[in-house]
Amino acid sequence: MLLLLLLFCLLLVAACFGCSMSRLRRPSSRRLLLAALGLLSVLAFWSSSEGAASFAGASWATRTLGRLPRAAGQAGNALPELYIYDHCPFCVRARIIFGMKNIKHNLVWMANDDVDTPTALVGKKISPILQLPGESAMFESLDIVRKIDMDPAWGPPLLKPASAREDLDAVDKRTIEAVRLLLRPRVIRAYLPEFAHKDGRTAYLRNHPIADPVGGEVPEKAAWLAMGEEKWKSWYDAHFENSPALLAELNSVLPDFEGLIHSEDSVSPGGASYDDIVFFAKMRTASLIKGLKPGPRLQAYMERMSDLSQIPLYSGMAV
Ligand SMILES: N[C@@H](CCC(=O)N[C@@H](CS)C(=O)NCC(=O)O)C(=O)O
Repeated sequence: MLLLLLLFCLLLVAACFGCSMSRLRRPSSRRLLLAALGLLSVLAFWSSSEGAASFAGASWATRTLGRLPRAAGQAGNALPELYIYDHCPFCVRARIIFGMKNIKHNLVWMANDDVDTPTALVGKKISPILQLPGESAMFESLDIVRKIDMDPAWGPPLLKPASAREDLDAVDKRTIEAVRLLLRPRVIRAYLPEFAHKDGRTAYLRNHPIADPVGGEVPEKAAWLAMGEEKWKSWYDAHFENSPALLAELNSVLPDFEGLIHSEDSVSPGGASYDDIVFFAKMRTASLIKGLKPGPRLQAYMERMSDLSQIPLYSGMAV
């Protein structure tokens, strides 16, 4: 498109000045005109060539000449793109750093049964995926966070290292099973983009075996696949119906987080750190659970982090 436009301009310039060319008596004027035409041709070729986006001067060309054609492997426009599922805590990790640094980006919510999009980007079905303009796509949430925090192109680093707090991990471990059993039946009931279509919900059921509501054992993958959709659903439904008991168990542990939260702004002393990336990501996903009763410190922390990261909590649409 850009090439065509430039060629058109080239022809127009040539047509306008072509007739006066013959009237240009001084050879220096002719040389000047020919040099200008030559420069335009070079710009047209440069801006259209494959891989121009990765060329060092591409950002100048982009600003001056408009959006360049996509280089191989480059998706979207000049903004970073994050390919995510909304419910995915690993995706929330990646989103936090963009929000905290106020970096404009495009969020791309993939359908949960979409294998082609992530595979084309990074070779397998996974989220989150970061596509920076002109660079290879990357996955692994904490690598994405590190890249965006450390690269001076996105401003000075914000995050302190993880403090590997055992106290936080210990309380977290006591909630993990109840959270899983409460969340899984809920994410596919909520109005989330990745589950807009039935195939997305079925893909989630297929890929997330859950404990037998009677025996408590999680089947092996092959046994789960053999059970089929009706049975998967009935097990998910059984856990959903068991919500009051699971909620009571979870809510009884939440007060133990109170003493572990340093302040609204950071879970650990010393300011925002990788502890917040991991902890807030989990809590944001957990906010989908209707009836969750965080203590006042945890609640204030979740709300403040939601503001700082620009990621809404689910509280208003909890299931
Ligand atoms: N270690 C990866 C884990 C990412 C991950 O497990 N993502 C899940 C979604 S929450 C996923 O893509 N699972 C494959 C699937 O849903 O098919 C990271 O931190 O980014």
